[in-house]
Amino acid sequence: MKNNFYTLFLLSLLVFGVQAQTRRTSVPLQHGAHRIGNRTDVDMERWRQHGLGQFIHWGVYAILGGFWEDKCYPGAAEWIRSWKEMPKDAYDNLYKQFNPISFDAKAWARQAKQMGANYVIFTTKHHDGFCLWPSRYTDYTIAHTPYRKDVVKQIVDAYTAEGIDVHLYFSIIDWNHKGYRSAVPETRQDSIAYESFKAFTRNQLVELLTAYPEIKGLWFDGSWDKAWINEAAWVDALGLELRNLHPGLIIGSRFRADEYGKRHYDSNGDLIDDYDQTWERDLPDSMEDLHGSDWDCVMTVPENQWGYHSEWKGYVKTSYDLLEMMVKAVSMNGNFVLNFGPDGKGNIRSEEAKLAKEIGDWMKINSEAIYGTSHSNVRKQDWGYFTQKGNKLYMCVFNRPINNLLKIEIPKGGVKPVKAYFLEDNKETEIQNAGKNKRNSSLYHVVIPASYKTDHPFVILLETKENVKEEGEYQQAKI
Ligand code: FHN
Repeated sequence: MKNNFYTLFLLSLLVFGVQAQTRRTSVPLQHGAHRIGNRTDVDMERWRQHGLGQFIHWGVYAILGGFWEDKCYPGAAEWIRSWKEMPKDAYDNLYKQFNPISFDAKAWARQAKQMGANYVIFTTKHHDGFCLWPSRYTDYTIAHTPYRKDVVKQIVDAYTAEGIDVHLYFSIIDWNHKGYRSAVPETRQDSIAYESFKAFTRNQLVELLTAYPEIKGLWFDGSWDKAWINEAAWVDALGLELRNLHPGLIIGSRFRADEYGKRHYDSNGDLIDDYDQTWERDLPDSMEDLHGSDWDCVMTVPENQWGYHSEWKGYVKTSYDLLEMMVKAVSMNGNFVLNFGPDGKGNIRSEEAKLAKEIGDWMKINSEAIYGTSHSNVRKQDWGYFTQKGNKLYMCVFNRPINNLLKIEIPKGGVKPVKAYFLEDNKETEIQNAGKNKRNSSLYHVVIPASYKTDHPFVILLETKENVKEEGEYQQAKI
């Protein structure tokens, strides 16, 4: 009896203990997540398979390239207006000089395609408020520059023609609009001003979706102000309006907060909107960090420069670094988005062109390991990363072991490897049975021939007898 009671107690601890760990709190929310778990529709499935994207930060800040009167702004170039050394008037009149005569949207799109990007996120308007499309709600647009032509349209057309999906970046912060406030309005005057800003923001978003119906998503930014967070109900309604206007529209977690001011994940811990947008210049350490959500990682080439800065300081990432980040992101079910900051004339800088070429060369051989693949439940090893699709396990090798043996651990009852070959030349390579470990997992070695020489990360495709179970515990945890 005592024993039975003890077993029951243990069982309930186990059941309720585990539940307590995974159970959400349940705060009644009207403006939190409107869905539990990831979207399953075709548009989102397409987004999920992208693997690699391009980010482009372009605007009038590119004219300055991080310099004002020979003084170098140490911050991110697109923030130069906020620098105390930068006269606001001078900045706000820069657009009168914006004439990017070298801009060639088709060439940019071709280069992105060659790099292997499946989508682009393009800055329609950054925090300075300058619009690269001829918005009818402000004069601070491309239409009033010497260049005059609609840049957003050229980007949408050129990238769409290359088969690259377009997502439009839109900053909620708008330093140019008179009604913009960062703090919650306290006076009647501020409230009236902020209402005009809200209407303006809504109008611009409707305008973008109407003018460029081909786009797939809106990538919001600058939504951290208290004033915007305080508008949870209104922003939520706006989101619904935008989704109704543009079925399939993809919006990340930076757009709105819940009614308690919680951003990205609501007060119940559920993801707000379609994917987690918190991974900026940073990658998760483990799947637990991701809560089973769709996510993207946006990455700069130097430490923290998005717009064009003529002097990149500090460490500048190499294609090797960026490829490893991309593979790591994809191996954890994320998309990797690499930023480009063209100059004021519309040239992609040579360092970025070189990276695009190097990444593209690698992708030409190995993109099968990136597109449409996902996280593998096969335990990660120090030599690199696994991605998987059905019965295909892609071994993406970044740290070649000195003994040339790539260890693989298949848990008890797991799939059996049958064939391994290099993606670059389809050359088969040996799989050795390496016994079992203490966990009773089957160990294998995939052998890299000693004669194999390379200065690049490489991929070996390991085919297994049956499909590797794709649904990971982390996906299931969300449902
Ligand atoms: O302030 C911006 C920054 O300039 C850049 O646009 C990045 C891109 O994700 N977003 C903001 C910082 O989070």
